[in-house]
Formats: sequence, structure tokens, C-alpha cells
Amino acid sequence: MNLDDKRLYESMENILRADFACDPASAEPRELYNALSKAVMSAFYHEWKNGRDAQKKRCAYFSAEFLMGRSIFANLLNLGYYDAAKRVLALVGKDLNDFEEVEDAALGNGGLGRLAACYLESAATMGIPLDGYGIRYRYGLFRQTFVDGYQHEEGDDWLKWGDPWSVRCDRDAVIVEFADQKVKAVPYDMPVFGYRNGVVNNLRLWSSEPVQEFDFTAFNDMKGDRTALENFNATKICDVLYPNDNTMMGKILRLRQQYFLVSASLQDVVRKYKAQGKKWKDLDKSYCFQLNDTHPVIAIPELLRLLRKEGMDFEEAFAVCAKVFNFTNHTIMAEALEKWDALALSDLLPEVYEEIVACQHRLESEGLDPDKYYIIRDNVIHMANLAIYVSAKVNGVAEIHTNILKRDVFKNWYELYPKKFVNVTNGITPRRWLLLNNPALAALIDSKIGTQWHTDLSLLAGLKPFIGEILPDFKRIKGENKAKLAAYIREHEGVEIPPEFIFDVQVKRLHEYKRQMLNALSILYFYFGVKEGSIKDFPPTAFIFGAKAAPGYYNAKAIIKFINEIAKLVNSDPEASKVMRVVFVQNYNVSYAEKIVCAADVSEQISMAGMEASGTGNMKFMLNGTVTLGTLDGANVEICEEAGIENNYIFGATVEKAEAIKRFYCPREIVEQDPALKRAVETLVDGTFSDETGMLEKLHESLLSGHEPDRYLVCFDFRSYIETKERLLRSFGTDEYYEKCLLNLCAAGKFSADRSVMDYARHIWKIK
Ligand code: 26Q
Repeated sequence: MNLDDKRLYESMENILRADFACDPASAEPRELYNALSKAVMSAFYHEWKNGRDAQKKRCAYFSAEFLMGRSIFANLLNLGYYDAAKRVLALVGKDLNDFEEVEDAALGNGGLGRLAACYLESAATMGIPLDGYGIRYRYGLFRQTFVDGYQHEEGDDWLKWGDPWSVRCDRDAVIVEFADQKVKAVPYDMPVFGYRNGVVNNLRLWSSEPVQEFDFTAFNDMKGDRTALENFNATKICDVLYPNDNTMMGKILRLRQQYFLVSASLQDVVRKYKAQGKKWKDLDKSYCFQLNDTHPVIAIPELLRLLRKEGMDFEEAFAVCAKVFNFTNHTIMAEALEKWDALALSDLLPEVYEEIVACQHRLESEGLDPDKYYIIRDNVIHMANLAIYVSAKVNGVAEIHTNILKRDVFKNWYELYPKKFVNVTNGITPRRWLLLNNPALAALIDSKIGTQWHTDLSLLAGLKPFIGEILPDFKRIKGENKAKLAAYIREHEGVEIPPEFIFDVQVKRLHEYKRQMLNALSILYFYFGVKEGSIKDFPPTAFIFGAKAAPGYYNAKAIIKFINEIAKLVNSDPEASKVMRVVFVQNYNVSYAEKIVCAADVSEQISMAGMEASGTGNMKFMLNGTVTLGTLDGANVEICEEAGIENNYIFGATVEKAEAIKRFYCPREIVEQDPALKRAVETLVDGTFSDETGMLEKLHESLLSGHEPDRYLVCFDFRSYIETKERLLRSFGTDEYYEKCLLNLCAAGKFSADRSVMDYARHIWKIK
């Protein structure tokens, strides 16, 4: 046993004795997990709590979501403790795999929340002083199961095994005030470890609690005294994450969550800033705030309010805010842009509302066209407009997305403030999304170009000359990853997928614009083609889906049912199942993604052009050596720029074309002229599938009739998709195909979140 192992073992042993009254040999996995995590935490206490330079400017990343996934494996990797932990566990006959039962911290919905998590890790690795501020939801994104092919939701008890990676900081608790209640905000701090560089940044998640101890007698008596009820409600604020993704819901509890997050976080920063004894007008020299979409935008009027309380006049306070806030937009969809009813907001937060009104007045006084520039109009508050008006910088998340913001969504604002608008293309952390999820491939790369690329992903380009050499090993590793995934799917979904099949994967939130429907219809097209004999020698393919639908999103849930019915049809067919399998995995989350991404042969990124702001799943697959079957949308465009369009499989209408088509689009005509497409579409209503709810019929309706039939051009892109997909599947297995995979891997450098956070630091935060 070397010194590190010995220290780790002894530290674990002490924790097990004190907290669980057991020793390493008798401890259960849950107890070992807590002890190992806490032992690591205590070893890095000094770097975490004393390692910050008070002179350095810091950025606070305000986000309603942080989709962290599991911390233990990523932290061990970053700290270089992975092997030590393995050895120490082996001493008592245990294994890191025992911790596969640990729940994900799913305090986010999808892309936006996972991006925040990747940025925290990358900032720590790049030595950028970035702190996360969020909400410690008691229940994260719901746990999904399928019952008879329909999605069911259950509460996500992510704290089941405890939360050893957080520390409750009672001494930093603050009070948050609403018009009708006061609540205590208690912070839980989570260390964010840089990759083997000794840097530890912080993620501070707030939890709401009653101001006073709960008084049952008063509660039972309800003596005209509001306090008891207020206290009872306090815990509710952080109860649960709203499960919506790219759709707005005007729920007042959601506004309470947003203000709770923002008020507590700003009080925290204000307290620290005051302790430094500096002048308020210089706040931007010490701090800036990145607003992750509109969800935390209420921070702007809240800081105005606080600065006025500190004695500034509105113009002075405005000048400070216009320097410290920056705003990231993640979607162009009108239904996702946040709006709040002015009356409801002024009832809940009267002083904050006054500041928003003051912003509106200031805007009016600039003599601009009030139809083009407004924050409040018809008693509705437009949060994105408020954010743009006051922020120093506004950014989109991929080139094409930023261009659409400038040209279209925020056109008027761009004309007024052209210099405010910048692009920062999204990225992913290569530590979690290659080193951790695909260690064999990472080791293969190391053996050719060393390990520098772990923190400078552009160096992957240096692997190009070795492509021929590593090809056989790459194939073998992919094969092994596929076999592992197939075993996992067999165990968890009860579906058999032969590992030698092509793994064609679409995993992401379920949304009509992402067009899981297009994929589904293509599977039916291939199925009927194989059955009828019009498609010969179909390359054996497993179509793998993973997605959660927002519980209130009817069509999204219908699409899940549809795909599950297709899976039943295909998998139980003795002929078709020889060359096709379909599986929709349950409860797709970060940990499932780690297993899937390293095992995919085809990455489906097939959103209607102009709709996907960036996408980040596309980058994860690329980094693991997977070709993209996709549209020219979001970051797919830049993936093709980097890796060559000829090395990917691009189909469908471009943004320009899609916009033009939409004006005189009639999907019914297309379907009538395409019998194979018609056959697939008609399965929704011809009794092929069992569905008592009528939701499949409704899907049929939304494709062919109704107000805006086939809003996302599924029928229009169908042929182009089928042709490209069939060409891709038929090229699978050739050396040329594997070369394309590796050329994509070599070109993935741009999509490191390290590059993204450096872009933010240089151009937006002005740090370093
Ligand atoms: C708003 C109001 C009320 C309730 C919920 C919401 C809400 C919650 C989450 C609205 C939107 C979201 C999430 C949006 C999102 O994840 N967008 C994705 O962001 C990624 C990171 O930039 C991009 O890669 C994706 O393209 C984009 O869809």
C-alpha cells in the first residue's frame, strides 16, 4: 500500500466508524460511497475554501438548472484518485461499479442544464474563477418508466444515498422576502474540481426553509396568524424542478423559485463585496454575472433595487448593472421566451416591479419606436427584452443561432446595439465525455499523441496521421462498448440487441422540433420495405431512442407511445427482427448517456433547420468517433465545417429553404404522392397499433390537418432523410466509414467546453 492509498483507507475507516458505526469490510455500498466521497472532500478542503485570490475578478453563473449527473467518478478522475479508490475498495473486496446505483443529480432538464455543468468543470480546469449559483431542488427531473408504451413519471429522490459532495453552510444563510412571505435560503456548496490542477471552484445551491422553527400549535389553530402557513409554504419553493424544456409555463411558483435563487445569490455577492470595502460603482471590476437564459433575469431589477438601497440613484445603479450582467439565449422558439403578467409580478415583488417600470421608462425616454422597443407592453413583462436592454453582452450558442437572433428574433435590438451581440459556440467537457465514458479510446489516443489533449482538445488534430494505424483498435473498442451497452439494455429494458448490428442512436429531450417522428417514420418505411421485399439486404440495424417528454406535452408523449408500438411490432416480427431492432430506453439521463455515447455508430441530429440553437449531444458523439446523420442546424453546421461535410451525412431543407417552404406548405399533398410515406403515416390511424387514448390519432391530425399541419416539415424532409440514411447504413463497416468516424474525432477540438469558457472569459467576462 503506498502512502496515498493508506491515507485514503484510514480516512474512510474513520468516517465509517463515526457516521455508520461499521468498518470497511462490513460496510454496504451506500456507506462506502459516503465514506469515500467524504474522505476525498476532506483531502481537498484547503484548495476549496482557501484557494481563491480575493484580488481576481470572478464571474457568477446564475442558472435555474445544473444537470450534474453523478459526481463521484468524475471527481475521482479529475483529482487523479480514480485508481487509488479502486485499489482501496479492492482491499475489502469491493468495486467502483458498486456505485452504479448512485442517483444522478438531475437538477436540470436537458441541454441548458448540462451546459452549465460542463462549463463549471471546464472553468475549473482552465483556472477561470467561475462560481455556479442555483437551486437545490428536493426532487430533480422526474424518473421515467413506460407502462404499456406510455410514459409514466415518478418523483426523483436524488438524495436517496445522501449527498456527500455537498456541505451545508448555515453561516451563509440569508432571508428572501416576497410580498406575502419571508423564507430562509440555506446554501449547500459543492466543490468543482479542475482536472489535475489543484483548482477547486464552487457551486452554491440554495434550499428554502422556514424562517422560524415550524410551530405546529399555531398551524393547527390558525390564529389569524400567517406565520405558520408561511413557514409551511417556505419548504415548497424548492420542492421540484419544473420539467419543461423549451416551453414557457407562467406558473407563479416558478417565479418564486427564480426570485429566490437570484435574491439569495445577489445577497451573497453583495456581502462578500462589502467585506472588501470597495465602491459600488466599481462592482464590475470584481464581479460579473452570466444569466443562463431568461430564468434568472429578474436578477437585473433586483440588483437595481439593492444598489438604490445602498444610496445610488437610478441612473448610477443602471450604469453598474449595464456593466455586470450578460445574457445567453438558448432558443428562438416564441413559446420558450419568458413573459410574466405585470400584475402578478407586482403583487409578488412590488419593489422589484418598480425597477422594471423604471427600466421601461428609461427605454421610452430614448425616443425609440415603442412598437419595436419595449419591456412592458399590454401588462406583460418581456424578460428577454429586459435582459438585452440592460446587459453588456448578449450571446447565442452557435454561429447559425446567433445569426438568427441578429436577423430575426432580436432584429430590432441588434440594429440598436450591434456590438452587444456575440456568438459563443457551445462545448462539452472532454473529461466526462471521453476520458470517463470511453477510457479505452482515450488510452488509444494517449498512446499516439500523449496526454496534452486532455486539456487542449485542438491537439486531437495530431491524431490524423495515425488514423490508418489505430483503425483496427478503434473498431475493437467500439465493439466492446457496444457489447456492454447491449448487455445493459438487455438487463434494464428487456430488449435483445445483437452487438454486431449498427447502433443508430437518437437521444435528447422529446420535442416535435427535434423530429423523433421523422426517425420513427423512417423505421416503419424500412420495416415495410423489408417485409415486402422492396428493400433487399437491409444492413442489420438497432434503432435506439432515449428521451423524456414534459409531462404536460401531449404530442411528445404520443410520439413516445408511437415509437414503443413500433418497437413491439418490429422486435416481435420473426423476419424483420433479423435485420432490425428498436428500443426506447427508459429514464434517459446523464449516466445513461455516458454508456450510450461511446457505443453509437450513427448520431441522429435531425431537427428542422433553424430550430436547434446548438445541440451538445451532437458534439459528444463526434468526440467519441461517430458520424452525424443530420440537418444543417445548430452546431451541426460547425461540425461539418470542422470535419468536412463529406465525412458526415447531411440532408434536408436549409434554414432559408425551410422558411420559404413554410409559406405554402401542404403536407397532405406530399403524403398523397408518396405511397411508402403514406403507408407509414397511416399506421397512426389504421389499427396497426393499439391505443385507447386516441393520442396516435391526434398525432396523425397534427401532421396532416389542423391549424399548422406538420409544423416541423417532417413530410417535406422525409425522402431526403430516407435516402441519406440508407446510404449511410449501407456504407457501415467499410474502412472508409471508420475513417470518417475518426476524422470526426480528430476535428472535435473546437467543441471543447474549455474553448467555450475561454471565449466567455476573454470576450464577455473580461477575466484573464
Ligand atoms: C421556462 C419557463 C418555465 C418553465 C420552464 C422553462 C424552460 C426550462 C428549460 C425553458 C427552456 C429550458 C431549456 C432550454 C434548453 O435546454 N435549450 C437548449 O440549450 C442547449 C444549450 O445551449 C442547446 O444546445 C439546445 O439547442 C437548446 O435547445
